[in-house]
Amino acid sequence: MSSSLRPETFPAPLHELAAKVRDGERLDEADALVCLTTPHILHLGRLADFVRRRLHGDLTYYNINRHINPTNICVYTYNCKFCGFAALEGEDHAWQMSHEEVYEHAAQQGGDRVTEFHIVGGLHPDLSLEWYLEMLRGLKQRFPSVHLKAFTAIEVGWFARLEKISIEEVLVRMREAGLGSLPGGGAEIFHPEVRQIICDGKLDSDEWIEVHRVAHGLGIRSNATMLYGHVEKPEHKVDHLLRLRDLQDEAGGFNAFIPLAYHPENNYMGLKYHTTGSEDLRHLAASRLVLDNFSHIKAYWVMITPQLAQIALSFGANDIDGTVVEETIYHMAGAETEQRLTRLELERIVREAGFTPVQRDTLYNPLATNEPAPVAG
Ligand code: V47
Repeated sequence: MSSSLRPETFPAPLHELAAKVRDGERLDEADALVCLTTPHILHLGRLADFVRRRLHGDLTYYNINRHINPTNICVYTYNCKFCGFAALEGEDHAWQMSHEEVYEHAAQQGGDRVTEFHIVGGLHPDLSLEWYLEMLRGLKQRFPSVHLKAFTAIEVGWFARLEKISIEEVLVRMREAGLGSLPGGGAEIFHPEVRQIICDGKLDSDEWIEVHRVAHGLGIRSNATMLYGHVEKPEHKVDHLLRLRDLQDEAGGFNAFIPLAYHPENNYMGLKYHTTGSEDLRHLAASRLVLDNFSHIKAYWVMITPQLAQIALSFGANDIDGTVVEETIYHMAGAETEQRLTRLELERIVREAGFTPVQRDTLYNPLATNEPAPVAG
């Protein structure tokens, strides 16, 4: 174990935490609370960077992906108060793509060779599981080499209810139709005190966890998220992170964790504040330190800006998501970031932050890229 980290160089309240990090010891609940509350953000970042470098050196992963949102019509439109994306049928901003429109959307060129479609949407009251299976089959037929990362646990749970079949059955049918893995959305904050306020009536945390447990049991990998920066308290986030860590110990199928910063526009929450840069960096660093069994911590540039994502690479993050091309969920909630970055732009961002970019597939296998990466200047 490297001893280049010297706890005595940290502020006194972080000595014990620093010693545990140096020794590779698992952090407990009290340590996690320290991570989520300490005012010493830069020191927390140093600790997270130590772990990140121990695991990945200076490698930073990205992929070439497209987001596809087949519909934003959602039965939980008024339940999920934080969501600026969902709409009820008939509302002006509601949409539902046909299969052909999904395929056209998928074919949109961002200039790079896409390796992943990230597909999520609202819970449409009338679209059957078969409609979605047909969509997966159609995508696979047209784009056989592209990985389909599709459907949050909320959608999987919804299909199980709608069709009166088990979660396992839904996932098995999806995999037969071409599903590759599950994205991490819908987790929000697991604690019922928060869920009652921000998404009352939506799939509860036990069910979110169950969907991912079943997926992992079937060999389907997935991501996990946490939505912060609204009404939650640090204790709720400790609970959230520890539940994810427990599930990863048990089932082991998570690829990456993505802390998601709450965006306040166009929703019913009645909160007007954006998260600050330090808050965003804290959540990335805290998750790197607490989630010791997650290999990858993702700084989602769409959410925190490419500029902050560069800094995040020194606060524990080792992944910056992908090229995206067209993002809806965050932009309908007020995000003003670009909707697309090219591969070369992503590589430049990573290099200029002092890290080495690695193009990956969805499952984190490195991919060989042909073109040379751009350099500064
Ligand atoms: O579950 C919705 C969040 C999530 C807002 O798995 C909001 O690789 C902030 O999960 N402010 C969907 N957040 C996005 C998501 C995701 C993103 C990137 C990569 C991956 C992955 C997953 O977005 C939702 C919800 O937690 N969200 N509305 C809002 N107003």
